[in-house]
Amino acid sequence: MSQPSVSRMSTPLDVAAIRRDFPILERRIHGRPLVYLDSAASSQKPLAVIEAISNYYKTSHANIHRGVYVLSEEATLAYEQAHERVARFINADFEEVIFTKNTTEALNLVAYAWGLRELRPGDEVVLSEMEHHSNLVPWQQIAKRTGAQVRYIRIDAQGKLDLDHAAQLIGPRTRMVSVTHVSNVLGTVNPVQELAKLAHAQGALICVDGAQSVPHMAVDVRALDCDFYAFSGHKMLGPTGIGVLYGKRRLLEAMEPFLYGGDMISEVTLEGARWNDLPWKFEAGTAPIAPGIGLGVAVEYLQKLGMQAVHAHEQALVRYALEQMRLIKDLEIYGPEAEARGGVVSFNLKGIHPHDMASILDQHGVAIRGGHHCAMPLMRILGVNGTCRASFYVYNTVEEIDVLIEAIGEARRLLHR
Ligand code: C6P
Repeated sequence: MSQPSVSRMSTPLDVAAIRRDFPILERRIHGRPLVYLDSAASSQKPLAVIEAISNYYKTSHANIHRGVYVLSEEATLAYEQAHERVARFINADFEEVIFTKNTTEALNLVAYAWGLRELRPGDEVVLSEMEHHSNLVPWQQIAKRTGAQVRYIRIDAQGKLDLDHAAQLIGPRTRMVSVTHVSNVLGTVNPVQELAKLAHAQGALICVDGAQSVPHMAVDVRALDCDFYAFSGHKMLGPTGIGVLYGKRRLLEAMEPFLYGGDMISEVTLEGARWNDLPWKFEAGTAPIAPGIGLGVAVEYLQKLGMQAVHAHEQALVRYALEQMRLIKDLEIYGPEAEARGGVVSFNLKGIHPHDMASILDQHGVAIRGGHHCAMPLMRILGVNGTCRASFYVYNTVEEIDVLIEAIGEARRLLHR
């Protein structure tokens, strides 16, 4: 069978050069070269990020916003510059970018600080059937406590949102539409801008889970006109322990804090407290300084590659992967055509549990995720307990997809006898 090679696959990225920046890719697993296809769970880190964190601890660590000595001032500056860089990356203002622990915490911040105060019995929160638990469970809990109802936009047979259903659901009772930009299971890219229009036309807000979009495509929160937008550093070449919540300034100003304590106040008396300016009002306690600095460097790395190029590269990989996977007998593939998705492919080999498949692939050095991907309601809709999922990023090659395809073929022979 003739297969396109990397050189025949048109990609704007110099993947060989990129791979040299990621020391972990030199590892061998069970005697084979590591083929890391689980970046949707967490991406690998380039040396620039690893060294920035290490250098920070070696030369400039101190607590921020507290000391008037050189080390504290250096640490404060570096942490604030990271905010500035992240804000520019998504076309937001500095005051609108809050560092959190991860996407999950960012979404909980919106649910608690906005939802708990604003929602009333009879109000509706509109989610979709493809949400990650992080954008589902907090709203379910806040709805229980406020008497609000949660409604779900259906997905169609291709794994896309049913926009007619969305238009029906989003009505005068809707106060919040909270949806994922890109599904971590199906890869579907949702029309966030259209959903924002539908929400705003009814006087509702829109919150977007950007965990699987910001790492992989250019995101402009103003152009999308979303009110809140959440994402995680560890999925975009940055360290764990750092996430981001963007919020429109006027909304953040009107909201009460989520967590209380040090750094988020401007004045405290025995009777009460007043809040710090944005974004610090929402960053209580000692900040994730090193992870924040690491995220700033990760963003710089992505900016150098160019987000259009990152997206084009992943599109090329996913197109190739889908083409090849469709040739494998008994393989069910979930989600829409390549053009409508990010670099994620979920699949199941008939009769084979995803964990068994993931274990066999591991023997080939191939790291994929098998399971429910923290989207149990979606699994139920797909009629499965779980799926296998391969996900791609800037350091992946066509050759690695060939290894994946080969390994799936071998698993099929082994397990189907
Ligand atoms: N999905 C995956 O393997 P955290 O864990 O807070 O960094 O991100 C949560 C999250 C929220 N929304 C979406 C769409 C996500 O994909 C994730 C994380 C990982 O798919 C881990 S479950």
